[in-house]
Amino acid sequence: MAMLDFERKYRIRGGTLIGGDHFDFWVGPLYVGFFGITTLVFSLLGTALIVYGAAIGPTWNLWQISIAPPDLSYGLGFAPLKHGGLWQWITICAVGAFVSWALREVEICRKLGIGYHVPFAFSFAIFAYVTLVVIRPFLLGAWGHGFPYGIFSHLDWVSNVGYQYLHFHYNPAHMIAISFFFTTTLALALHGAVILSAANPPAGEVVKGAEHENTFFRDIVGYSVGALGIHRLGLFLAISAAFWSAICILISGPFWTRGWPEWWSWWLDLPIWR
Ligand code: UQ2
Repeated sequence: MAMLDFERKYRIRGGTLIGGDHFDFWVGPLYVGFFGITTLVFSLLGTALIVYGAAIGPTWNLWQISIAPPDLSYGLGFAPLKHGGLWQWITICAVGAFVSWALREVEICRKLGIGYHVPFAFSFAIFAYVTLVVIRPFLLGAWGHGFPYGIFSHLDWVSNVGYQYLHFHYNPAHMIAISFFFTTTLALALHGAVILSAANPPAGEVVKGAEHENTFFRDIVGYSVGALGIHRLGLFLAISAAFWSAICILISGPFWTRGWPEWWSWWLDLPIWR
């Protein structure tokens, strides 16, 4: 693969967290590092375990393949491979691969002398996944509370757990998460649209910049958050969406066991109505 001219300039030694110079090299365009190797090992092992789980399962129908967590009766112990143990090792591989990937991002940031914003943002996605398959099952006392690894089976899990709390949309943290997801799409749509509208004019027309972008938003809503500001806002909105998603499932069970509609009785019970 051709190396872009700026790439060589930024292929700098150092910045590693572990392993010193030993893994400080590139393969083609990709930085390796200690965490590149751990990412690869966890990914390959995890994928092999998923394929093995599929092979001993009842179907090769892609939609129906599923690797389930252990029965609740195994509690927080290890289960036999064919009875949820595969799910447990796949989960360990997944967390290992995701964390390795984040730490490889950190090493690259250190090399380049840029901020840790990318691994910081990715850590919220990891947190949401770990909440589902580690933290919440741990707090509930059984790995069996994790979700199954399958396309339709995980959708069924989400539906079942939702109905377990009668109407999950009454979960206040779920409401906040959804609002952040929607606002993220609004912000990205506005941003993508305004950049393309200004920077990609029809052939023969001059490219426009910040002044036009700012003026558009000042004309339409009386305010422009600015070129740097929209990226800060986008990062905040996206991170908040992942964070409140994690919170909304974390509190369901460990901190609230009844239906979510009932949670709102604090409002009806306010003394001002009496
Ligand atoms: C902006 C700006 C950008 C942008 C966008 C805005 C020049 C090129 C999209 C407009 C954003 C505003 C007004 C905030 C909207 C608030 C929410 C919560 C969606 O001003 O600066 O940079 O891309």
